[in-house]
Amino acid sequence: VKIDIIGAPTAFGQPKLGVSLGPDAVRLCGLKEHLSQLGHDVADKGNVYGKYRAEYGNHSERNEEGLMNFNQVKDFSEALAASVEGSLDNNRFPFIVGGDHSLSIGSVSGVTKKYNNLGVLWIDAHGDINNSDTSPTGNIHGMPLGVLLGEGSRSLVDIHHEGAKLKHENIVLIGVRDLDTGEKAYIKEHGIKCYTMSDVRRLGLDVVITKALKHLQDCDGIHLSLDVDSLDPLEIKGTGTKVDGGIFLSEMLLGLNILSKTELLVSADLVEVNPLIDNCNETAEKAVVISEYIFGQSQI
Ligand code: DIR
Ligand code: MN
Ligand code: MN
Ligand code: MN
Repeated sequence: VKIDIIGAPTAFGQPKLGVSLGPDAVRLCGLKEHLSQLGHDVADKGNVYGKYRAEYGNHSERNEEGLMNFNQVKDFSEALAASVEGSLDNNRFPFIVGGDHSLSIGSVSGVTKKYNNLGVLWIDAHGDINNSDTSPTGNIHGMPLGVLLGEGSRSLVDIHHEGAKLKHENIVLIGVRDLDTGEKAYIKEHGIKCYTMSDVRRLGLDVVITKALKHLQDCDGIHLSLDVDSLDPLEIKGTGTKVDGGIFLSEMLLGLNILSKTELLVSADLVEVNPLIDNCNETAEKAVVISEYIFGQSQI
């Protein structure tokens, strides 16, 4: 695979300092070198920046709908979408390393410019399917799927190209264990495919991913969006919104091994690595192992 690493050092979607350092923390653990060793042609395009400093959000500034850093998220998303689309134009696989999960508004909007029936695997402790009406926090990292489905403010929905980017039936949530009330209602109302953490425990992540791929088999491409808070806090400390009872690294690798075999995977995000709240840099180290498995590493 020809891989473009794209650093997306945004922190605008949530209030904690440090998640903008995620891309460099992962680079320092040898991301490019490890993927190259697997035989891939890997380029690092560096970090994407919009016109605002991405290091900190100003969390006293809410727009009229209560959203934090609205202009900053919109501006960053436009810049990231352009970079992602550019990689696809060059027949390269955009691998976006974050940064908080609001970055997926930009990454997916770049991918859907080329793939108009895109499927998304969203591996996360959270649903990230809030909008301005349902969000309890105003943090846009809890809303990317909502935005991509066309909910809420037009000016976020219309980023990069007009209108909703995803269809409800083309989304699969995996590892979910902390949904807000409005998110639960939205998922039920639209019949969104959702494998909760209980489902993962019962079936195993490998079986869940196999079922998810079956569900998305008629899509023209699949985007993986992997929030490291999907993993268990016993193993992953460096992320801003930890929830107990998550996926263990060993089962994540088993699941990704299944995923890496599909021809449909066209792009991926790895998000919410925050080295400032980590134990040394172990979350970034594990993020590199996860990345290797996304791109075909196996235990033998
Ligand atoms: C919560 C937290 N549902 C929110 N979301 C997080 O603010 O909307 N997503 N942490 O990763
Ligand atoms: Mn190694
Ligand atoms: Mn998330
Ligand atoms: Mn999350």
